[in-house]
Amino acid sequence: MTEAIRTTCAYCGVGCGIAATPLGARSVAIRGDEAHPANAGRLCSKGTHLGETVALTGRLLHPVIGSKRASWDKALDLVAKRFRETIARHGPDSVAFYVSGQLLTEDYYVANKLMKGFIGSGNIDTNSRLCMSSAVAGHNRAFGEDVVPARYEDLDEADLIILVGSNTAWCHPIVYQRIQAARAARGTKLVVIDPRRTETCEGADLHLAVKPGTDVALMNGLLAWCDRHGGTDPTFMQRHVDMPEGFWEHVRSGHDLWTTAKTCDLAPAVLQQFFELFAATPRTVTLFSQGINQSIRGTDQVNAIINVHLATGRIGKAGAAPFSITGQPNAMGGREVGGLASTLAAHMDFAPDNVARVGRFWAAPNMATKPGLKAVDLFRAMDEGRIKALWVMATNPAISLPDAGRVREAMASCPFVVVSDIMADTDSSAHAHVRLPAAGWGEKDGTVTNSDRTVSRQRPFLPLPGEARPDWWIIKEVARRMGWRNAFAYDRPAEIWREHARLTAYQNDGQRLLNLRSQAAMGNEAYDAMQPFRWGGAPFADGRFPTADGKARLVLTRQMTVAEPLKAWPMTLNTGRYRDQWHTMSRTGLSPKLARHREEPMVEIHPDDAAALGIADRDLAQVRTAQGQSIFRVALSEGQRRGEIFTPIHWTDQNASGGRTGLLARPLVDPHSGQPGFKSTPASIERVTTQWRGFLILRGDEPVRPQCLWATRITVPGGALYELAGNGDPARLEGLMPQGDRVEAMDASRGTRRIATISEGRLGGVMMVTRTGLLPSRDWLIRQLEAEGVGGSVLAARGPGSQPDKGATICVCFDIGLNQIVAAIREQALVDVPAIGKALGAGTNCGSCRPALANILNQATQETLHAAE
Ligand SMILES: Nc1nc2c(c(=O)[nH]1)N[C@H]1C(S)=C(S)[C@@H](COP(=O)(O)OP(=O)(O)OC[C@H]3O[C@@H](n4cnc5c(=O)[nH]c(N)nc54)[C@H](O)[C@@H]3O)O[C@H]1N2
Ligand SMILES: Nc1nc2c(c(=O)[nH]1)N[C@H]1C(S)=C(S)[C@@H](COP(=O)(O)OP(=O)(O)OC[C@H]3O[C@@H](n4cnc5c(=O)[nH]c(N)nc54)[C@H](O)[C@@H]3O)O[C@H]1N2
Ligand code: SF4
Ligand SMILES: [Mo]
Repeated sequence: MTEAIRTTCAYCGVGCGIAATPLGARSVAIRGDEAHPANAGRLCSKGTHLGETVALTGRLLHPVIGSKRASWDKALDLVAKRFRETIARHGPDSVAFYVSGQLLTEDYYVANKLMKGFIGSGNIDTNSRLCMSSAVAGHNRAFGEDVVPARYEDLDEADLIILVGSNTAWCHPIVYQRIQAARAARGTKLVVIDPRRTETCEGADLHLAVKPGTDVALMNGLLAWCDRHGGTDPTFMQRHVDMPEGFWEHVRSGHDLWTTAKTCDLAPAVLQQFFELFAATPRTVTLFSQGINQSIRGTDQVNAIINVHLATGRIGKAGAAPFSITGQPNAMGGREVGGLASTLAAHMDFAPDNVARVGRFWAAPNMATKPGLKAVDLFRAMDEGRIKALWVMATNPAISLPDAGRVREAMASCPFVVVSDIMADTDSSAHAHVRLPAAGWGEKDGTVTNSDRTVSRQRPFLPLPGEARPDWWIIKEVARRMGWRNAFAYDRPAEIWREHARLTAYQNDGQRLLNLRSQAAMGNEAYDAMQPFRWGGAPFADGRFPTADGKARLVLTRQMTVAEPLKAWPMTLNTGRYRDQWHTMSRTGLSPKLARHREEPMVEIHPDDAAALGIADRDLAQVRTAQGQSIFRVALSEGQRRGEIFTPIHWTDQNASGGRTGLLARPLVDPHSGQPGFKSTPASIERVTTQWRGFLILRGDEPVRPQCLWATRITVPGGALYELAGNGDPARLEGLMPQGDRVEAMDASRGTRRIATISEGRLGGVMMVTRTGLLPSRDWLIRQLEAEGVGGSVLAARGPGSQPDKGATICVCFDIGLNQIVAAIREQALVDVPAIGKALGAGTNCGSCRPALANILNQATQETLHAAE
């Protein structure tokens, strides 16, 4: 048997280790790496199903110029020539790179070096601007350097864990499982601060459904409480913390319990419970992510959290830290190389001596001397014609930036756009003049840094498909063709790693904590064998911070007024993630198992708001903002606050006609970090009616684009399922049906039409639409794609003795649906999550669905109780 190759998960910043065993061409068995410190063998639903995403479906396998296949030589020459010419004519600031926390550190290093040292502009920004930049700015303000002062072990050692603006159960599931393990082992308390009641809140000791945008008030209120009740640490502050004038006067006025409760729209008693719990628990870790970062006051929110930890001495000690958990697999590596437009390299900024130092190290001919344009400004500058050549790598700005409609226009108007991606068709590559095929996960080779500063190897276990090449190779080839042959003469990632490590250590006598000196002379074999290691150890344990005087800084943060809703925009749109999809779905979308958790993009709304607007569950509704509009499936949710709606970020032009959250979000940014406030856009919502509804199941992976009001696509075993709705005659969609023998059935009274095509006993496709009737369950029909001897009876849409509809998939590992779980709870009187596991298997593999199971159990029990009353 082939030996397992140890690598790191492709997705989130938890950075789980994976043991991958290749099974043949484009096939691999995945399990968690027991030896990896981030996960000790555990994987969530996304990591577990990575094997379903390595097929070549939809991959870009050769360079493309315009719409024509081209050789690498031609494509690279063209990119180099157009960048060179643009720089010659319009100066270095007329070009830009827009890169990603999904690049490896080595890729990132080369891109940053090319732009900031050789092209001579700061115009390289990254999707981390949308993700981490408020945390970066907050760390810099408080600590003098972008250092995350926590380790995962702190979660095992804490007595209280606070999750602020983080849907950890869905977005960092292995961290969430670690928290649950600590709760079971030592009774660690859990508090969740999130306007929505997410699955993360399931079983938490407290959930504070805070009014969005009021986290500064909440943290200042907590600090005022600690101050008043002797909960601060004056000795620690005196020795290790510097504070601005008037800091305590500010905290002490207007931050009493009652005022705070009012500002945050929380019950004073609940808030007091939280404050008391915090004040009584020195070992507290506060984790935060996008509910904090993605705000027009994100940096202040970050500092308000850090302030509390600094003033109470909850930092630099076991089980006590503010902890920014990162989104992407290499968000941290990107920060380490300096890939943000606002940083230079290796945790250095654009101070003149840093510019001189890095310039010397690189022997750079054209050092950038000032920060470049941040993502939102960058695309605005493009819209205004100031950016004339753009290279996008490993990100999809045409959907993930705010006001994405305008971003698309900007890209369409840009004279030269290059997109490096693993997929052939993305919303961004639609605007590319040149598309370059990158190596993907399982093929690429390098390092990533996770949320707690642990560096791990990503190792290849699949051959490069077609003509795909690693990103570092593509960038250095362009650099060489632009004329910098020696500075970019890399042959392998290990060389780049050593150079990056040397730069972090270069003239660094302790001013910068990021120092990879021990890595700088590493041989190629040692690089290949590299074990996960954490840089920076347990930072600030000695109370010294990387500022000039060695002290941390408290930052005076003021709660800004949260604007009241306007008449035209009575709702506030909050946006975020689903458990089983990753961003724009270019990879998770290939997995039939992951697809079933949430099959369509939904707008979640409180039942009372929906009732007032005449909207019912499962309706379609149009969400509008000043930026744009898009249609979503409605899901009523008691977990939403009144006046707030929530939509997911995952759906794109490639798989749906609606659900386009990126078009809706407003492009306002935090003044310090430039991070967009994705979590609150003024919006309105309105019911959309259609004359018919239906679905289409097609064999094969070639996507089609049904022309109707609502069409969404998911991958199913052997093909795809499209949900449809529209007006007019649905018969025009029948052209999408494949060739084969056609069978049809009609029920004129309900306007129901069922057709299927069959070739040699195999189902080619089936379409069912209705005007007033019900539609059958899709499950059985989907299974017929893999059946033989299929005949006309397929139109009955159920086989002999076929199972009732299992409902929305909850446990993707064992393919168990909501209806099955509810039935088992009722029939077998199941009382806890392990009992459900015993009865059905659900929740016993990756564990990602355990919070959902707890929630279903709760509801089912309550309903039974009500029924008994
Ligand atoms: N399944 C899955 N996991 C992922 C990803 C994915 O696409 N899918 N992406 C990864 C990436 S890049 C990132 S950045 C992370 C993001 O991980 P998270 O930050 O956990 O995810 P989000 O869903 O964006 O938002 C988190 C929560 O912030 C809340 N929130 C909104 N406004 C406020 C507010 O004013 N105050 C407070 N306290 N909370 C608020 C939202 O209601 C939401 O539940 O996830 C990573 N992990
Ligand atoms: N409204 C709203 N918008 C948001 C957010 C939100 O919460 N709300 N969150 C924001 C956040 S935190 C993030 S991180 C962004 C994420 O948004 P994006 O970065 O735009 O999303 P991805 O789908 O991850 O894009 C990665 C692209 O890189 C490709 N790719 C994968 N691996 C490789 C590789 O090795 N090399 C190359 N060259 N390409 C590769 C993939 O196919 C995909 O097209 O979205 C942001 N946008
Ligand atoms: S928590 Fe899940 S998605 Fe994140 S790294 Fe681990 S397995 Fe991958
Ligand atoms: Mo992110």
